[in-house]
Amino acid sequence: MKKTGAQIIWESLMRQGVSTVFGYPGGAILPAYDAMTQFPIRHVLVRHEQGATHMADGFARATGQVGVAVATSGPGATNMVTGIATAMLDSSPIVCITGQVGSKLIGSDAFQETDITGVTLPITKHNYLVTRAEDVAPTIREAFHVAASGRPGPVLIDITKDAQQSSCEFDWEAAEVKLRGYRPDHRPAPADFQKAVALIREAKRPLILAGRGIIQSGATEQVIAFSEATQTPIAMTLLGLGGIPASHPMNLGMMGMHGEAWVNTAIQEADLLLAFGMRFDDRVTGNLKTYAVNAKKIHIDIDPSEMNKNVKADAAIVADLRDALKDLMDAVAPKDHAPWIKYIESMKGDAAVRDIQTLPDNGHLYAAHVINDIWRLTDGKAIVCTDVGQHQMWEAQYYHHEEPRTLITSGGLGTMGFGLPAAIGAKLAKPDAEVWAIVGDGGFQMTAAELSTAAQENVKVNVAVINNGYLGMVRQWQEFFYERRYAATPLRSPDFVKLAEAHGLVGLRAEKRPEVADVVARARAAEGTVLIDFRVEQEDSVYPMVPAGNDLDAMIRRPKESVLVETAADQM
Ligand SMILES: Cc1cc2nc3c(=O)[nH]c(=O)nc-3n(C[C@H](O)[C@H](O)[C@H](O)COP(=O)(O)OP(=O)(O)OC[C@H]3O[C@@H](n4cnc5c(N)ncnc54)[C@H](O)[C@@H]3O)c2cc1C
Ligand SMILES: Cc1ncc(C[n+]2csc(CCOP(=O)(O)OP(=O)(O)O)c2C)c(N)n1
Ligand SMILES: [Mg+2]
Repeated sequence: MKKTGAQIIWESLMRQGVSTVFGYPGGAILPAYDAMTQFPIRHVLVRHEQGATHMADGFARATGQVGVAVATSGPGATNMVTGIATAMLDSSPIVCITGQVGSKLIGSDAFQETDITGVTLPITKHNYLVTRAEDVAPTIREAFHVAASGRPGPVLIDITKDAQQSSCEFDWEAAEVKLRGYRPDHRPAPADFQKAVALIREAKRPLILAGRGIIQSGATEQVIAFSEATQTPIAMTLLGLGGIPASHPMNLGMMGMHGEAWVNTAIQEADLLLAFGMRFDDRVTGNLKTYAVNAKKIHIDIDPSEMNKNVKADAAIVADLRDALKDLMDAVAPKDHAPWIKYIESMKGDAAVRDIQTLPDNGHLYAAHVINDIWRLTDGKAIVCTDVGQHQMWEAQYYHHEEPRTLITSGGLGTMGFGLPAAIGAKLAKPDAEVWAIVGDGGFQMTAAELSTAAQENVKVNVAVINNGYLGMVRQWQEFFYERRYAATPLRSPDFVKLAEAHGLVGLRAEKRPEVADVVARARAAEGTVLIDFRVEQEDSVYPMVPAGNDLDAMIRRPKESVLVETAADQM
């Protein structure tokens, strides 16, 4: 049957199982929007195309399915750039569909013409320019395959207006994916596999570095089984959090710049690192020259380009993590590393770690308290989407995630403005989940207009604005490394409660510790989106901290006179 290219877009999306798209219309994508009304697809009208990409990304991270964003040509498409780069750096599968000027006008500086495939070439896993209706279905099918397979990532499809308007036969079967030269599935090389088995057998101080690949491969069970059988403790990356339950006895906590001191020390003293689906980001390694110099490294990653990129691997296993671990489990014998585990435990100190609930209330409200309270009051079961900055790090330290896909955060690009739209996307993907956006006063204002989307679309998320009156993380760097010259970091904000109310939403405020539980309970009980303005201590800093490029175990620790404890080990 003949269909227009515009109809084929929606027909193809439906066949890919898409139920929700996030977008914003305009001239070059208007034929597609006109055809959309014929299909039972939910369209979420965003307030800025960056919001659409973050929503698609939040949708993808919450489920593992491909998220879809739609925009017009020119400014619509360029507004997507930050969201696409965010998805690229964190390997998130999204498909962005943009309208393009008519094919005969390409290259003429036509109205709202931008070479968006050129612009996004380095920040997409792949992109396409489609100029004929016949190519729409095969391209969409291929784009979904590329976005979701192997190491996932964003794919952009730019479709000219005439390709949307002209008609052709629609044949889904004939549009099957035929991709020569794209082989996302890998099997480990036997030599590296045998090397890994030998290294595991010899190790006395092994440590698993657990990354986001665990979540993407669905390997939680396999990693736990491996860790328990070989008595290997686990250190987490920021993006790996939730991949292993925080409460699992082998889970030591987060590594890296704002990771736990004992985790970073353990990494430096290990004799074997098993990197499972993590990419040795510089926030994780610190100075590469002094990074875990006594440790052999086994690196398991689905992307061959990650091997030996930052850290040289003694055994490089290019494979899906879950598959590789199944094989590895069959080949390794049970081990006992009690002295090593006991040594790491001793570094933590005797008291409960980060038990800030028992600290006396000195009348000040700390972000760490707020976040720990949200964790306690939501039983640690919420999906939390964060923005970028201090609050993001405190979330990682004080909200303990038990399940994969419950922390959604921009790690690689560190995109301020990500939190609120990602939360809206996550809630639409998981309507039964409790979803919180924990955002800074700075980042929130970058995409705060999406409150209007939440209101119009009746999406319930709880927005906790950690309002410290500063671009806090930058202020912290100025405090530590620029002699407290606070250039352009003090931040004046609108009245956030009134801002929520202006959107027809509920706005609440807490300025003292005892108020936190009440506002959190009220937000949870309310039907629509609720914003809470948490007025927290202005000049608090995130500890510990490895200054950028420093040795991993050379950390700035929380001053002893501070009212908060950084970790119990501080008191030793
Ligand atoms: C302000 C700020 C501070 C930060 N501080 C820290 C910090 O203290 N500690 C920290 O850890 N991070 C920190 N980060 C985040 C950091 O920048 C990186 O984003 C993060 O460390 C990356 O984690 P990852 O390697 O696990 O995930 P990714 O970057 O997502 O990499 C995942 C890896 O898994 C692989 N993979 C995917 N699927 C599979 C599969 N099926 N099988 C096998 N492999 C697979 C991918 O190819 C990729 O190499 C910070 C970020 C910000 C913005
Ligand atoms: C789009 C963007 N611009 C600039 C930065 C640099 N940056 C990183 S953290 C930060 C401050 C964030 O302030 P806020 O949102 O108030 O969060 P806080 O650190 O105070 O918790 C800035 C400016 C960034 N990550 N993203
Ligand atoms: Mg702030």
